Amino acid sequence: MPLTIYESELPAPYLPQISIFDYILPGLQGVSPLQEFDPSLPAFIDGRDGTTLTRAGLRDLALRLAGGLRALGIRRGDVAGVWGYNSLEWVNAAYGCLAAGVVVSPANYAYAPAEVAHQLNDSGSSAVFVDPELLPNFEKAREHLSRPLPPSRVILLCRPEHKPANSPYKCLAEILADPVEPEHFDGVASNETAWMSYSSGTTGLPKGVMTTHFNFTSQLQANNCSYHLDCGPNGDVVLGFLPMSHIYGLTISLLQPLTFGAPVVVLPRFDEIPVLEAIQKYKVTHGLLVPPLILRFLHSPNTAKYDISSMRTIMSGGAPLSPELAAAFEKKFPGCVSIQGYGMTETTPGITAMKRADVLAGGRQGWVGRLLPTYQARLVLPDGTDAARGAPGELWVRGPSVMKGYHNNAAATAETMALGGWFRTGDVLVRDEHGWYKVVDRVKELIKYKGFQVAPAELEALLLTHPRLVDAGVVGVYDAAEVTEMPRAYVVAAESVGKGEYEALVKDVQAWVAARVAQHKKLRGGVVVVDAIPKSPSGKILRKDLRKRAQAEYES
Ligand code: 4UV
Repeated sequence: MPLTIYESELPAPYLPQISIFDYILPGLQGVSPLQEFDPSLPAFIDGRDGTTLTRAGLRDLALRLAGGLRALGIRRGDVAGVWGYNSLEWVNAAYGCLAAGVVVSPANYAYAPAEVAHQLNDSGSSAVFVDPELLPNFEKAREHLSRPLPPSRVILLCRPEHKPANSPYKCLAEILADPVEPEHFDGVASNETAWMSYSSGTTGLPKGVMTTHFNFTSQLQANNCSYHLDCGPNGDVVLGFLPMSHIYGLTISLLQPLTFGAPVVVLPRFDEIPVLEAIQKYKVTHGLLVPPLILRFLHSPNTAKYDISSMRTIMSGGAPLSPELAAAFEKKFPGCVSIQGYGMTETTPGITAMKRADVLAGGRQGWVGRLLPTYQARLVLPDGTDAARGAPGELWVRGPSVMKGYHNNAAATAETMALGGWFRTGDVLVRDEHGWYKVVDRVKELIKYKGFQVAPAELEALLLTHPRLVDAGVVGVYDAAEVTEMPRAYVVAAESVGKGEYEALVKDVQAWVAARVAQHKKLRGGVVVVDAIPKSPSGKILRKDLRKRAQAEYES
């Protein structure tokens, strides 16, 4: 059977084989294909106090941090964990590592100690940057480390004046040293890993995603050429509160705006009033959001108290945005257009995107736009053949932004890569005759809570260590009021549960899990005690059946 391969309608961009640092902040003219920007332009602004890092300032700090890392014996190819809220120090740590060729492995600030310890162990991190706010949890995480981390390899993400008294650790400014030449990754070396975020992919536990320099430069070039963010150096300002530890915040707020010459206002997290204040004060034009936050902006009485008329474009990604929500948002905030991007950690991330111009020309809301340049796509049926034109199928993609593989996990890499270099997304999409795509289902195990990943296998493994449980199955249920999925657990108790005990056990399991995981993984969708988890003869959880049952029960 011939394959049905869809190509992007947009022209293929030039793909440079250079390091991500040379691409974004080149020292020499002509190294990067990007437009040259004035080095005194602001690159990142601290949204709380206005401290500004210019492009030249960022380059200098990054090279001095690279010098400091070398002085500590941290070298090209080593891995450094980064655990903290967005801040100028977080930005400096990331660019410093990229300049030194040190692989960044960022962890979500909400992680529990065991979760961050797992990532530090699995990634083989030999240094870690930590936000002082997270130090109590970090000290607990240190107890679970398989390799000791000397205090000199723990660097605090704060300014010297905010360093906790008597801390055994230095803060970032204290390890800055003489600037060094950045590592130049060209040719084959641009296939070296630059970044390692964690993602569960289509199945199992979170795995280290090896994103290379070439993956990044290809993605950023593709986004530049598609120009879907419609952002430039003349007055545009990007809002940066989405965690830079997640691929969405990483690509679209840590890296991409510098390629457009637009500054990013950095905020540690989403807090409604500081976000609104920052939009007003810095005349933010571009907001990066997820659907539950779009809903929040729509209904919040606080939006009327601030002048947020500078907003021109909001991007939604990470989870489906319904046409109704998009339309209601645009009606409430005239002049502000909502566009959608779709992609995943393993694809760095963008696969498809809508353009502002598409929306202004009456483009369809609820769809995720067209294939970005550099990608090829197939829509594949369960039997491995391609779906008829217009019919849904699992999206398989091929392109230079698809990750190198999962760290230390050849089996998981092989499972997700099909013959011919096709990467299976685990999402079911349709494509119309104009080349627009829509996400209609998900065949992988993943649950998304407000855009964040929740791996059912991780919660199931945890539940099996609960003293009163012998089996568990976790699936996502969709909550229409909060426009997000939520994890719901079906559990089997070791001993029969009397009527009077049922509620107490459910509450206990919910609280027990909540005490051990990041807040986005809590069992918000509920816990149900059952006699058995539905399984196939080979012992695999019948997730489709469980998901259907869970949704019906959740809604009733
Ligand atoms: O790996 P991950 O956590 O990655 C993301 C990526 C988000 C974005 C955001 C803006 C973009 O422009 C972009 O390109 C990517 O969340 O989770 C990947 C899974 O999340 C679901 C889908 O199941 C992916 O496999 N997902 C991501 N974006 C969308 C989505 C969307 N727009 N609509 C529906 N599902």
